[in-house]
Amino acid sequence: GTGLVTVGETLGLLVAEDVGPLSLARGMRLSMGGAESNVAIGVARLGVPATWIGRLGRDPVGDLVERHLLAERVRALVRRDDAPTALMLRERRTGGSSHVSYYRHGSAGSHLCPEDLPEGVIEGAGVVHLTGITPALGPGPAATVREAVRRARAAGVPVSVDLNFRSRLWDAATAGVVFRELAAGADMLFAGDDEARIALGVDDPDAATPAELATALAELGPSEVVVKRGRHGATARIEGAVIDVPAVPVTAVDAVGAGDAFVAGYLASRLTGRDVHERLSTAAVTGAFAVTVPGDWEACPRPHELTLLTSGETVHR
Ligand code: KDG
Repeated sequence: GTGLVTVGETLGLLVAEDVGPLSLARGMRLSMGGAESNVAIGVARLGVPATWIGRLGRDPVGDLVERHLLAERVRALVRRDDAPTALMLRERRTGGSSHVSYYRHGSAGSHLCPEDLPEGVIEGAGVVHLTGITPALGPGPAATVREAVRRARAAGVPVSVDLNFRSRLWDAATAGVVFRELAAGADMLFAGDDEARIALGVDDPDAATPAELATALAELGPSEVVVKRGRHGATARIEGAVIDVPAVPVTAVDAVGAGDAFVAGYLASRLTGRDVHERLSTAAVTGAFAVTVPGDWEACPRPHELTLLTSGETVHR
């Protein structure tokens, strides 16, 4: 296989146009978000084939999601469901911080089930990418993730997992058990340092360095572990070696989506045969792009744009 295949829930996203309390918002911009489709778009922007599998409602937000995915050249294998497409509202409380409310209980995406994985698609992938959000959506989505891992492993397809802890969906103790199982099934594992501690059952933030967290996660099974540290860059443990990559400094407008863009950069470079250092430096650049624009995926770069953030020149003629 050559491309990325991912499965998860994509939601309509309403972002307040102005900074301030959402209760006073005068305008909301309608777009979409969802960790897995964000990664698929990021990969497709880099010119690597990407497929997203999921359920959408028979509603205009479902149409919007399909339309955006099509426009971004992501192959969408969608089942339409009688339940509505989920929504999330994002309040921009300050210039640099945001707050999300979900409207996703009983959504179309939460009805995802193993039968939604079409024959041969997982088996034909170059990488199968999953997140720790999907198992929190219900028993059907949890079984779907487990089945995707099982089928990928049986076919010799590398499995990538981003833990993506969402405290609105479940508590850390419940998530931790599932995160350990996901880590054990993964070849590539991405985690924030907080998520690494949840997976490892470590409470004290000072108990372990990022390199120690990455090493402990690697002991659960994955050969490539990347601890994402936001503005502090990332620490990877790949085939036994620890590698630090600095963040690319940018003015943050909307940090949501940076982790997904980072993963997209890493996986797209891996799928095109780049070495570990190049995967990590591309990831740092794609992650930085995502924070420069409101919205999760809109800012993801095309290959010729990768040097824009570091070139120092401001007018390109
Ligand atoms: O990583 C960004 C995602 O968190 C966002 O797009 C929404 O998938 C999402 C979720 O469930 O939080």
